[in-house]
Amino acid sequence: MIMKNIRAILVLFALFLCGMHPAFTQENNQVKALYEKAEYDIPMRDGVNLHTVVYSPKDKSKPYPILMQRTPYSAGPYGSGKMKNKLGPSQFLMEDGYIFVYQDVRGRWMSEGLYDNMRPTLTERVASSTEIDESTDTFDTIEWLLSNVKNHNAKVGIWGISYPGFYSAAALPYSHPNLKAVSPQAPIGDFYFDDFHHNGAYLLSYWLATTVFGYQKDGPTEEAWYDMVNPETSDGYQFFMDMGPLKNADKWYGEDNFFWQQLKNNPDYNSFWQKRSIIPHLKEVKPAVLTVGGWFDAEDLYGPLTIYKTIESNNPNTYNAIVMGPWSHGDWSRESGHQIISNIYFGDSISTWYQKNIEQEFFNHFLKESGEGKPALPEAYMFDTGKHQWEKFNEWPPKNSQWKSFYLHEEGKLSSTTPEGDRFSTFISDPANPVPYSQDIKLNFTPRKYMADDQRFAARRPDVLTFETEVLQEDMTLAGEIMARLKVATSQTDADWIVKLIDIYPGDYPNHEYVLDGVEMGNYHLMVRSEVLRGRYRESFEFPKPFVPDQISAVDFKLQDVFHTFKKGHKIQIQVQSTWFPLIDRNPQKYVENIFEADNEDFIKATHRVFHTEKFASKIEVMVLP
Ligand code: PG9
Repeated sequence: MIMKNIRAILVLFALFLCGMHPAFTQENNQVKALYEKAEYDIPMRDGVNLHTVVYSPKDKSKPYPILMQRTPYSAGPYGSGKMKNKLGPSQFLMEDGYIFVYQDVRGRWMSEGLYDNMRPTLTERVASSTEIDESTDTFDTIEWLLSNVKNHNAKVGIWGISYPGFYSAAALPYSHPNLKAVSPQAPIGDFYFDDFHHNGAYLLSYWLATTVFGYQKDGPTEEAWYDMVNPETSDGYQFFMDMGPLKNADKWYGEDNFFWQQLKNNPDYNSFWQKRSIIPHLKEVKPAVLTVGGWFDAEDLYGPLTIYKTIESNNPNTYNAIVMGPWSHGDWSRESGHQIISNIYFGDSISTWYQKNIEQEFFNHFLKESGEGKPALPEAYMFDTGKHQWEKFNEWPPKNSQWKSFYLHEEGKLSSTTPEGDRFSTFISDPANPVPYSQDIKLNFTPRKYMADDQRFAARRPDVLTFETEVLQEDMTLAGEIMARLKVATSQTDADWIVKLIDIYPGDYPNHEYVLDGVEMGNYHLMVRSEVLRGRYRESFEFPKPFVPDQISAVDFKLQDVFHTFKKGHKIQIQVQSTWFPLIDRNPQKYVENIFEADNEDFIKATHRVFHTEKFASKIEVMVLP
């Protein structure tokens, strides 16, 4: 029994870390006063029952919309005596009155069936077929709710943050006709670019999460069926250095951790990952969509931006909006008062403002009112992370943003002039001494708020190249996409390339009251955006290719969008490095077929070069608002 309690505590801690407020916490008296609870096992078209918890307003004087969430993190608490501590996306919607529905997805917790991570979406729908995916499970659930739950107004919405954000997006293919509003929030778009990998590099910082998604349960259960790995240290850097090659992780995960086996056996972007992406299925979208994300979301940033853009491109007549705020993963669902990421203070009550002025307007317009026309919202409500203010746009990226190139020059200069001469920058990349991704690396369920961390420490390492502009004489606003286009060579046959876009604050920038102890805001190196490309995938994510030693190669990759004003008096800096530990795993730098099977001796030093010549110019392309 003691082990069970320890396990439950570890699970709670893990879920809280990834922003999932487990439903087992203290009941909320307002929920008990306003809502009554019922639980159902809803049959899907293949006969599998999905456990579904329904909270209906006690006031039966008017009909209410249904607002549902499908989750792998438990629809609990289960049983008539216990209520959730929070219903729906915000207090505002709870007080407005909705029928809130929570469902354990197939194969999780109290639902029957087999679980599958990012279950592949069926490529066709055959009438009367019993083939299933997450969109058919959503369709069947909505159909059943409309027939069996009383006092609804026949309008249904779905929302969710992170994995529940994916399940919201997965409701869109062949959606139920009564599904009128969908809000994927920090949704996972594709596990090869969100969460577990970035551009082919494995996110070692997600290693603990493999526990939660790697085991099948025997049947419906209210108790966790997986044991959280307990590394007995919080020093993530040392733990993973001591672990050595990824193959040594096997001793923590058994053969029965099916997800760990899948991660190891599918290092490339093969059909296993391709068919688990929701992105190709965002066509013929009928419901209104409000996608929400955080500019500093370390878990799902590819998802919200790519889902919004894909819907926009495939469905010009669909109501499709996006909100990107100064948030890390899921911050907008909880009010912290002062919105602070690392040492950057963006303002107060930003999440509450969003909940009341954006999210509530979206759901009430499409679910409580006629739903005709558009809500009083812009298509893109975006927060400028440099000016610390919201801006409205009719589209994203803004039509008037213009591409501008910044070239990496010898001696660490960054400028819009093309390089001349025949120079390069060089550094030794040593997997035995990898560049830390932060100065505060804890061993968490998932990576935490590192994305606005001060990068001064990295700029001072010999294995990090830095390139910076002169002091800006006027504000410069980057609004949209970023492309890194490097010309590189390595003395070995494989390499990772990490590019970081940095806002260097003036040396006399004053401290604000929320700066962490010992941090000087003067000369702060704010990481505005960062991304990695595992070099073997420079030409194709599906078909890796080694480098030819000392041969110049093009390494081009996208960094996720930004909306950031570099203010007058600041400098723009680009950092280039080849290790980023333990955010991502170490590249042996000797090409091996599968890095998950690399041996100690495969990890070797390499001399890397970044070129600054007219023919082989390395540059960053950004979108600048005039
Ligand atoms: N995107 C987050 C996550 C996915 C998979 C594993 C661990 C975390 C989330 O759902 O919070």
